[in-house]
Formats: sequence, C-alpha cells, structure tokens
Amino acid sequence: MGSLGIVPDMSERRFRICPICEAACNLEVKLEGEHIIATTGDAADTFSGGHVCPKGLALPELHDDPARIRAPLVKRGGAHVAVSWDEAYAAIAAGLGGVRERHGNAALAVYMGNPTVHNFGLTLGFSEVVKALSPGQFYSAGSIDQLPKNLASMLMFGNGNAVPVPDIERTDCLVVIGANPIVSNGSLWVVPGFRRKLAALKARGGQMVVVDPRRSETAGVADLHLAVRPGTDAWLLAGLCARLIERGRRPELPARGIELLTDALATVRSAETRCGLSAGTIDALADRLMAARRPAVYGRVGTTLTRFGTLTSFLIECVNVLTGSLDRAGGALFPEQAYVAPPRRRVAQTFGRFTSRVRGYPEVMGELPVAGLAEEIETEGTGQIRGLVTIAGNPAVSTPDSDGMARALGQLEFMVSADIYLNETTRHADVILPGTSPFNDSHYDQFLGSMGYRNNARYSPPVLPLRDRPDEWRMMLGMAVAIREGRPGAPEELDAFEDEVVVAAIARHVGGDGVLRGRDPHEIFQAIGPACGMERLLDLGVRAGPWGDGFGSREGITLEDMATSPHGIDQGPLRPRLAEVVFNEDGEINLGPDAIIQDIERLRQEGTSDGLLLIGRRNIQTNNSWLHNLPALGAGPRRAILEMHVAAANARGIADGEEVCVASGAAEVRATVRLHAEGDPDTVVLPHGFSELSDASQPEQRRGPNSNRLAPADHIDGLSGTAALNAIPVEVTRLG
Ligand SMILES: Nc1nc2c(c(=O)[nH]1)N[C@H]1C(S)=C(S)[C@@H](COP(=O)(O)OP(=O)(O)OC[C@H]3O[C@@H](n4cnc5c(=O)[nH]c(N)nc54)[C@H](O)[C@@H]3O)O[C@H]1N2
Ligand SMILES: Nc1nc2c(c(=O)[nH]1)N[C@H]1C(S)=C(S)[C@@H](COP(=O)(O)OP(=O)(O)OC[C@H]3O[C@@H](n4cnc5c(=O)[nH]c(N)nc54)[C@H](O)[C@@H]3O)O[C@H]1N2
Ligand code: SF4
Ligand SMILES: [Mo]
Repeated sequence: MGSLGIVPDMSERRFRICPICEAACNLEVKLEGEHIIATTGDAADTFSGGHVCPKGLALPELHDDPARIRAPLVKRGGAHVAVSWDEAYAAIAAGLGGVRERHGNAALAVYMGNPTVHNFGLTLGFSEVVKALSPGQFYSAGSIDQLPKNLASMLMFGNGNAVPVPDIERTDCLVVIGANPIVSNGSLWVVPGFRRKLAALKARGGQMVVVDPRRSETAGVADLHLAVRPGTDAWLLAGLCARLIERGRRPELPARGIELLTDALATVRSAETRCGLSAGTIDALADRLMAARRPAVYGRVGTTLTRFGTLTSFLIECVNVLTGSLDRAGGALFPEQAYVAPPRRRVAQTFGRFTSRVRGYPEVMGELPVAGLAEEIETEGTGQIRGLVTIAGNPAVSTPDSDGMARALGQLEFMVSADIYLNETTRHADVILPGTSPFNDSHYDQFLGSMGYRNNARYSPPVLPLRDRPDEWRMMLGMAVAIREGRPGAPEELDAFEDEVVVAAIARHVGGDGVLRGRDPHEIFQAIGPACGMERLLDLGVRAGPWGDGFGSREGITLEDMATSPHGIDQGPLRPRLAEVVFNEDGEINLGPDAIIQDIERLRQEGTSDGLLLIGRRNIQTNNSWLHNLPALGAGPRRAILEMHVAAANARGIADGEEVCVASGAAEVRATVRLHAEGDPDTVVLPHGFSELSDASQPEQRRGPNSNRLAPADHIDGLSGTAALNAIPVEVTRLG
C-alpha cells in the first residue's frame, strides 16, 4: 500500500476484439499479471467506438470458467477422461481411420458451428480437416442461418459471398426485416452500437421501418412497425417490388431479367395480403421508399430461416435495386476487408453440383443442409454417415428436430468434437479437443471483415500467452494429420504441414490476378513478417489485400501495422464496387434467374395456415446455446419463456405465468407463458439455445425447453434446404 493509503494501480491494459457476436467490438482488457480483472468497451476504437454488451463484459468469466474444457478428453467406459494430446490424436486416428477402413471416406462428415467464424485459427484451419476427410460431407451452421442469403446473392450476382449491407451512416430510410439489431447487435452486417447509429440517423431526419411479427426491441424504437404474419415476408416483398415496377422504377445498374421477374410477381400480387398487412399498408410502404432519397433494406434470420428464405432474401435485394440503392452511397453496399483469401475455384458459385443421399437436397457452396444430417446418419445404405467431426457447434440444440439429431449422434461409430464445453452434442463425442479462451489466441475477423458498416482493418494479438498446448489453428492441423496419416503427427511434421499450407496459399496468390500476380513465390515466402503460425497466412492475405503493401510493390499496410494499431485502421465509408463482386459472365445483375421464377410459382401454390406460428428471438444475455452458462449472463429473470398474445391466450383459457404444452408436428415441450398485447396475435415466441439435459453437467441458467425439438426436419427453405426454424405451426394448451 502506498504511503497515502492509495493502492497503486498495477494493472495493465491490452486490447482484444470480442469474438462472441458479429458486432466485433474492440474491448479494453484490464489485467494484473496474468489475471484478467475486467473488460470494457475500447472508446478509442476506430470502428466500434467503445460499444460493449453484457457478453463482452462477461468474457473474464469465460476465461476463468472451471467448466471450460482445458485438456483433450477421451471417452472411456462412458465417461470423458483427460488424456495427453498425443493420446487424443491417436484415438482420432484409430477411430476415424476405422470408420474409413470399414466404410470409406464417404461415411465421414464435418459439422462446423457458428463460433468457427469468430475464431481465426478455426476459420483458417477447419478446411484442412475437411480436406483430410475428403470426399466426406460438409455441413455447417450456415444452413440454420444465412445460406439463403448466400444463395440469393449467387443467383443474382453469381457470387454467394457478395452480401450488401446498409450504409447506416448515410441512409435516410432504413428498413429492417426479420432482424433485431438492438439485441443481436447485427448480423451479416457488422454494426457495433446500432442504437447510437440509429439515433444519428434520426437526428439527421432519417427514419426506420421494422417488419417483424413481434414488437421487438428494435421495432419498439422504429418510426413504423409492421407486424407481418411469420413466414410471409415474400408476399410483402413481392407486392412491394411489383408496385415499384408499376410506378416506373427500373434498375439503374446493368441488370437483366426484369421482365421475367415482373411477370412472375404478377401471379402472386392478388394474394399479397397473406402477409397479414393490407394493400393500403403495402402501398404506403412503397410510397415511403420512393419518397426517400436513399433507402436501404436489410433482412436477417426472421427472413432467412423460413420456407421461402432464399426468395425473400432475393426480393430484398430486388427492392434495393429498384430503389436505386444498391451499390450507392447511403444505400446497400459491398464492404471490403483488409485480408484477401488466396484465390481459388469459385466455390461461391456452386449450387446443386451434387445432392444429399436420402432426400436429394442440393448442395449450396459445397455444403449440404444440416436439416438432413440426422437422416444421413440414421438411414442405412452406401454413403451412410458413421463418423462425424463437430467443430465449435452444438447441433443437438441448434438444428431442427433436435430429438432426431440427438438420437443420430448416439448412433455414430465414432465422433470427434473440437469444443470448449461438455454439452448436448459433445457428450456424444469419443474424443474432445479443447478450444482456447479468447484471451489466449489472436483475432482477425476473416468472415465478418467484408460485412462492416465502414471499411476497416483490425487485428488483436493474444492478450495472454498460451502455454503447453497448441492454439486452435495448430489443433486443426494436428487433427488433419492424424486423420490423413492414421497416427499423431510429430511436431516437425506439423511445422512442415504449416509451411506447405503457406506455400500453397502463396502459389494461389501469385497465380491469381491480384497484386501478387507473377511474383517470385520464394521471395514472398521469405518476406512474410511472422516467423511461424497462422499469422503468416494473415500477413500474406493483408499485404495482398486492397490496402496492403503488395510486398513492397506499393505503399500500404502489413500485419505489423495492424498489430501496432490496437484501435484499428479506419479505411473510410463504404464505396460502390459492384463490378468487383458480380461474377456473372456478362457482368450484369440477374433479376430473373430460373430458380427464383420457379420459387415464385411455389409461393403462389403455398397454402395459408390459420393457427399459431412459432418464431424465435434472442436475448442480450444469451448467445445461441452456449454463453449463458456464465453466472453474469444467467442472472436475472428466466429467458426460456413462451411469449404469447393475450388474445390467443384468452381463446385457450391460458393465464400469464402458467405452464403450457407447446406441440408441433415434431414434438411437445413444456414452457412457462408470458402474456403481452403487441404485434401479431397468432405468433408465439420461444428463444432457442436452452438445454433439457437433466444431469448436473449443465448449470441452472442453461436449463429450459429446447425450442428446436419443435422444428420438423423437413420444414425447410425449398431452394437452399436451410431449416425454416421460424413460422412453425404449433398448438399451445394448458397443462392438466
Ligand atoms: N430456433 C432457432 N434455432 C436457431 C436459431 C434461431 O434463430 N432460432 N439461430 C441459428 C443460428 S443463426 C445459428 S448461428 C446456430 C448456431 O448453431 P451452432 O453453431 O451449432 O451452435 P452454438 O450454440 O453456436 O454452439 C457453439 C459451440 O461452440 C463451442 N465454442 C464456443 N467458442 C468456441 C471456441 O472458441 N472454440 C471451440 N472449439 N468451440 C467453441 C460452444 O461450447 C458450443 O458447443 O443456431 C441456429 N439455431
Ligand atoms: N444477444 C445475442 N446476440 C446474438 C446472438 C444471440 O444468440 N444472442 N446470435 C448471433 C447470431 S449467430 C446471429 S445469426 C444473429 C441474428 O441476428 P438477428 O437476425 O437480428 O436475430 P434475432 O435477434 O433473432 O432477430 C430476428 C427477428 O426476426 C423476427 N422474426 C421471426 N420470424 C419472422 C418472420 O417470419 N418474418 C419477420 N419479418 N420477422 C421474423 C423475430 O421476432 C426477431 O425479432 O444474432 C447474433 N447476435
Ligand atoms: S455486442 Fe457484445 S458480444 Fe457482440 S462483439 Fe460487442 S461486446 Fe461482444
Ligand atoms: Mo447465426
């Protein structure tokens, strides 16, 4: 203690981009030695400006959570026991190798979960595991999330990765459909501090319209809230597009297919009010969009996780095209990022190259819909999946027909998980490789980089050193070598593998048409900054990227520059760049692709359902299925609650706070009801991500009905096969 009784502040401050959600807030991390005391928002960050939410503040608890898996685990006699890394790799080699010997690689599959995209080591490394299992099947959380958006972009632009985001700093009319950015903090749109940006939009005279069956937190602060009927946004958007065309709007950008689209929309126009809004209301929305200087329309999981997810996503971009907002300042633009991946065959353009065995679901960008995974495991025959690797995913809770998924996982001959918790999914794994704490690894947002509300370059080095274990990048390489070689790899072998990956990446850059085209690969290899690790790939991609130094060929940044700029390097507002992202041969936007025209016919034939429809929602203190087990996030009122309109409840004699049975075509769950009097009266809402495991392994705060037990496996988007986890027909009854 100091002589005046003041405790000297021995703490130190470092910075780390939060890896939890898509807002990518930069955090200021306060430590004493190797003890993390607290995290706060980094007010000096050029991109996130100090925004932080309860989850970012709880990260020290994640770091210290005794339940977090810290050593490799192998299942012996039904229980998971800690083993050495070599023992774990040997078990993987023998287990997956055995499946391969008995049934071939086609019996192997990978499921990649959401946190993979928030973890740079996994983002770079998972593909090495996928290659080692090739030609096994690939599944990801994309098909319970954004795949319809990717497919819509592929059909429209020829590029599944070309996803425009609203230019929130310059638009004067933001239309949010099926998203709740005040709580989710944005998605496929990196927009930390949405509330503050909305306030600025309103202060400059702009407005926000929210389309959501529920009066969400975002709808609550909108200038106009339109409570659509769940799953019917395609009708609304079809009516909207038809009106814009009738009123003379035509694409201002190079585009084809408007006639085909116009004719198809005419066939559904008369039934547009199936969306639950009157023709007058749709007229008024069209008026609003036409009166705005530069409107921007945005849609998220409320639109993608429906039976018309791809069509809805497509029509959203049609509105942006017809209002003259696509690729224009203030409208919806395509962000750029610091890192460019090594150029490769255009995976971003593949759709239906192959189909799933059991139901014939088409592949989208190399992956099959996870809604079909359980039946691929359970249905006998050639190509039956018998070995599975899950990487940072919890399909037993996050995917439809969770009962079927849990049953299927139990039937696998061998399963490996890379994860940080023992949960509904990983308890089935024969081997679990432990992920790391976010404070022990470095961070770069490879997936989210091209979705920012502003262009920026940010990187976080590890806050604390990682000791006596590999990082997740190296862990992926270790798993890949074990699968490939049928035994654990020696450290020198992994070093050589890493070199190989770097050399291959350089070869692709040098052979591509970017800034490194034609350069000497050896010279580039030598010039990469970091001596080893995944940072080599990052330095390569940044220097080959739009703002990079091209390894000396121009002025620009390197990874070193990013590492020495803890508050990020701002690259300015979004700029028009359509020509760079459209991969269609003729360079035009396609407004009338066959798949979409046919899907409008499917929409026309769709029946209406009159009963209750179940949708999902998020809460600020949860993150999908896994973070709310931390004490700080589990605190407060119960969140796994069924929200129901009083009118629907009165009709069923249900009182506030009562226990009810929610039944769908797939299952029944019990839930406690909370009544309200807002939004669409026939919509009921239950958040996903809660656990029905009764054993002591799960903390109280994770317990609750698993809403995805109610989602039938065949309730999917007809085009992409993505699970329609919203708008599920249900009935709610009193218990007893
Ligand atoms: N009903 C309904 N269901 C939904 C949704 C919905 O809106 N409604 N949303 C869907 C969406 S958008 C998504 S993205 C999916 C998510 O679906 P999933 O990705 O399958 O599930 P998560 O709950 O994100 O589980 C992530 C897993 O990764 C682990 N993990 C966390 N961090 C790390 C790490 O750093 N390293 C490693 N190795 N493991 C880690 C966690 O312990 C957890 O087991 O859920 C979907 N499910
Ligand atoms: N706090 C928190 N933040 C998160 C997550 C989390 O679990 N918790 N998860 C992260 C992930 S993985 C993702 S993908 C994003 C998702 O980000 P968002 O897409 O913003 O997700 P939600 O907050 O679920 O908002 C979806 C909204 O759609 C509405 N909705 C449901 N069905 C329909 C429909 O048929 N039509 C319309 N128009 N609306 C509908 C719901 O009422 C809800 O308000 O959030 C991310 N951020
Ligand atoms: S909004 Fe919260 S969880 Fe998301 S990145 Fe920011 S601090 Fe992390
Ligand atoms: Mo997601």
